[in-house]
Amino acid sequence: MPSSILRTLLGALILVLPATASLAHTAVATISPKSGSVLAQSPPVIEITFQHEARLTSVIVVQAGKPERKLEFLPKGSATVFKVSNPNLPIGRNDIQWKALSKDGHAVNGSLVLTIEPAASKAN
Ligand SMILES: [Cu+2]
Repeated sequence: MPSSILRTLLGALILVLPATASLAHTAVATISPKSGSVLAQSPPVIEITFQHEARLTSVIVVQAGKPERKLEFLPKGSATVFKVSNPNLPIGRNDIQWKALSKDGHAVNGSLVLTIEPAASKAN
């Protein structure tokens, strides 16, 4: 007869135990070029570096008045550094929005703004 009480108590105890997050929720460590950069031409590569391993799930570019465009990136699996080669950013303000999945299963996202302004090079 005490075994059923024990089971009930154990069940309650398991419910009370806090769910501890053992895996790190990641964040972006660095993005290159830096958000806010004004460039004379589209960069050859955009590099997104995370603090912990994550899986980049999407990168899109949004320009005012234009449909959003998906950018290809590598690698497709888990990594800390992802590269978007030849993003072909058009002249003007480019809002680049990325989404990723942390190892702990949490979605993380962010954005950066890169402005392409051919006249920027003439200032030098
Ligand atoms: Cu998390």
